[in-house]
Amino acid sequence: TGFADDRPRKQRLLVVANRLPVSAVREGVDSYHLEISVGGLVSVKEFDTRWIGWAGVNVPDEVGQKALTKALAEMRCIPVFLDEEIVNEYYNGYCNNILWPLFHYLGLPQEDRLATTRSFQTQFDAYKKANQMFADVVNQHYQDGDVVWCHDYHLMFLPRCLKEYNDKMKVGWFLHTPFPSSEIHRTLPSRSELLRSVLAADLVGFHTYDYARHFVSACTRILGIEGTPEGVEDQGRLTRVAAFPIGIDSERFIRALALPEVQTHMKELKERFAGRKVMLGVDRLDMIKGIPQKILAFEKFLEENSHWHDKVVLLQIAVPSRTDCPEYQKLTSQVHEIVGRINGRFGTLTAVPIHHLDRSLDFHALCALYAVTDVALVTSLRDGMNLVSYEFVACQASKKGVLILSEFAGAAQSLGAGAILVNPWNITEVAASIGYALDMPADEREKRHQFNFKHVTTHTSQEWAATFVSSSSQTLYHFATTGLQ
Ligand code: ADQ
Repeated sequence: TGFADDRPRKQRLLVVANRLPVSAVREGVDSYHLEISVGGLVSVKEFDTRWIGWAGVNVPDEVGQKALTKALAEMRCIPVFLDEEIVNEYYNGYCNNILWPLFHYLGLPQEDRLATTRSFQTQFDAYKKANQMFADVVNQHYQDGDVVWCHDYHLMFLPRCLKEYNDKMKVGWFLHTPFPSSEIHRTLPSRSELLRSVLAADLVGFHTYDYARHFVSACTRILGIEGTPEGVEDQGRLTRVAAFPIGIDSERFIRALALPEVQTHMKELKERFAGRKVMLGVDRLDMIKGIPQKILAFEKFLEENSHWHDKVVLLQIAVPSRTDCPEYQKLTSQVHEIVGRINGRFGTLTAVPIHHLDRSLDFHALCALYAVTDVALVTSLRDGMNLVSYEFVACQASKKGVLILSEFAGAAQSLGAGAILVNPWNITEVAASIGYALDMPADEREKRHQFNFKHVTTHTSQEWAATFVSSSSQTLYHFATTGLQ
């Protein structure tokens, strides 16, 4: 009779990220509307998961905080309350104005960005304070045996805060951006303190082997700590460092393509662009995505290939992000200006070569767009992985379109054999690749697609999470290899 009780309990997992996978909008004094973010809740069946993070809303009063905590609890989410000043100095300041550009090789603030940076130290203090607030919430909810999985550059100080609370906590930290060369990391005023804090974790993970190697060499050159085959060892304490390339829930995309709503979208798009090849770019509007470079390469292609003029269209979907930041506003105007110029040069009364949208698309529209595309263009100047390239491949089972992919996206290491790899700074090379992709014979497209499709459908987000968590705890079974899904 005791069978159900004797079954091993699921491993409890606390996932900690700056943002919760749901956003809250206040509707009344004690009521909230909750929205699940796109691709947000990567839940893994093997684990009993709780999410800890900021809900993206300022809730200064206790009544509101209690109400939001209760509403989120139903979704297994636990809020960390950050006030406006902390959000400004920690999130907008240290995370987005300092660490994000630095990790993508754009350097520390200079000129315009320096003018808006009050002081590194003030922002770093706010960063540490915010990380401590996350640690307090984790500590309140932690139970013996839990695995704590910290995410991204927002929470580099968290592993140390957690271990100060409880040295036995199993702590993993994963970085979603690149980790840059140690020569770049060295320029950061708080370089050593951040590295040491991350090293408090038991396991440190990156998308690619190169990022892991950069991290280990930063520890060696900046802290004087030697790397070992497993990671980094300091005074007898080992921090394991390894690559855990993320994936997507490919089944979700494949299933969506069969839905009548998606099929209708696809039909409309095919009719709208009949007789023209469709090229696609889908990015958050961010300097790291190389959107101006991509559009300039398309212009060069049109300049050199007049026979393609009315036979190809580029659809660029750019979701606005960090819209209150002057640099991002400048980028938006720059992109609009280039698009306007090219459409003026090459458009006709009835058709334009570029359709540029400043907004995000819903999941079904996005799937339809991926499925009808002939050539996808991912030209990130740097990108931790880039999931758009994976999503495109997942939706191309019938069309077998071509992926042009930046060699500076982490995805180049996994989809490199199937994609056409380019240096996004080399406009001439990208323009030539567009021509090559548009003319590619069916058998070559098929071969390239099969390679990438196999990768995308076997290296999924579920497998990624299960592998990372089981390595963090080490006492777990190896789900990925024994197939206990
Ligand atoms: P991002 O920089 O946001 O992620 P990416 O990996 O491409 O970049 O993921 C973007 C997600 O947003 C995709 O799921 C995509 O479908 C969606 N999206 C983008 N543009 C959209 C649009 N116009 N409409 C609707 N949806 C859109 C960070 C790192 C990446 C890393 C991921 C995951 O910068 O390098 O791959 O985290 O670790």
